[in-house]
Amino acid sequence: MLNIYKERDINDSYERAKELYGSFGVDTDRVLEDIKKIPISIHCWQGDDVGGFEVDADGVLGGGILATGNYPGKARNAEELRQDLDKAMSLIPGKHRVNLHASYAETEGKFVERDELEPRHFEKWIAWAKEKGIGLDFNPTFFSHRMADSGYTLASKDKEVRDFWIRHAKRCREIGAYMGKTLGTPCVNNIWIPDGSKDLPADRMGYREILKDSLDEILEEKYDRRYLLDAVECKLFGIGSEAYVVGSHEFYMGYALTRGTLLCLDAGHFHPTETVSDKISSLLTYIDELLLHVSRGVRWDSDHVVILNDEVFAIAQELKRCNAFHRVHFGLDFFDASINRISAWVIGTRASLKAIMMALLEPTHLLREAEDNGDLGRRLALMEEFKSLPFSAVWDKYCLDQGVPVGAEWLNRVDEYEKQVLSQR
Ligand code: RNT
Ligand code: ZN
Repeated sequence: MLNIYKERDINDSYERAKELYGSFGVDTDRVLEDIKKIPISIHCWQGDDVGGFEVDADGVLGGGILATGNYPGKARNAEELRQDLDKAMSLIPGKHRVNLHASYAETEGKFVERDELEPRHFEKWIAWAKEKGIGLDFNPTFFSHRMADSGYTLASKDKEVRDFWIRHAKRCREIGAYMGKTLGTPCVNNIWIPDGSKDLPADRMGYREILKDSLDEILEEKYDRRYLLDAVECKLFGIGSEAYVVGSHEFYMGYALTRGTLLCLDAGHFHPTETVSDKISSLLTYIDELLLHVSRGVRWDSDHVVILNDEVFAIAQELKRCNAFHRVHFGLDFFDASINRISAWVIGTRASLKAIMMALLEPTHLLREAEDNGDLGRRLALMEEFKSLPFSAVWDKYCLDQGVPVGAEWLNRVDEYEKQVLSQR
């Protein structure tokens, strides 16, 4: 059923699409080149439900991060996780990156505390990435740990707790810089902390001042931007931090602006009617680079598998219209333990790439021309018409050229992998 894609048909459809887009002044061959230069950072944590592989780990997810479901076959160690990532990446067109958390260190069966992690604990990941010719990104892990049980880490009023996490974050920057240097592409090291309060705090400001000081201490050491890029990520609320989150949007926006870090926008971390897409142009007026956590919020959950929905498309569209693809780092951030985890990666990454490709194919100059001429009816009419241009013919051609399955054919490969590999775990 899924093997209906024939090379000749794909090429024929592409030629017709090329002509049509060409009549609107868009060069599809160029889009096929441009999209190759936009890597997506694929998050390792979808592969094992954000569990990580720490020896003697407390074992429970914390800090408001919750993966639900128990679909069989999850990766039990880093080898399996890499194998699964290899499989997922073989079904996604283009060359991408992989995003790791500190809790995915490989410590050869020995317990290593988070404030003692070193680059060598990531040697296998780095060697794997090097062999594949891809970059790595990184995150300190401020959750699922007894030192985070109070609900506070970098913003803790307990100096012992705070200092532990400061040491951890410093180690992570060192590890990230090492990854960036070794792999020849800057590693984006993203700080997200769960700190907040279930119910009304009496000292909103106190925690924020502490967090600012902790971050300043962490960032004291300067690294070459060719190796390491620091990012900070805000959140509106989490499970157990409904009333107050120390690292709010305003907090980190101010921080990034005054300290020169990247700002991370997670699509699931705002009020439901508030969109990340509308923030991009405002922030890029003042900030050089952004990190995006492409995600999908559903009610209280901020991390459903990304699909090609209005917001993902709007984000890509904004980047095209702001001519800002080179100022943004695309990262994925979702985790669903109730479906095949390889499928989750492939669905989310392919959806993000489709959004990017649709945006790249947009005849933006015609929209702007109509707008500048004050012809707003024409602008709206063109926006609507552009939605039904034959984007899928260009997408299929891209998959074909990149040697990955076209259309739903990738599901056959996931089924095979599930039978041969996942079901044996
Ligand atoms: C949590 C943040 C954060 C995490 C990852 C695992 O709400 O979105 O980015 O999802 O670090
Ligand atoms: Zn996130």
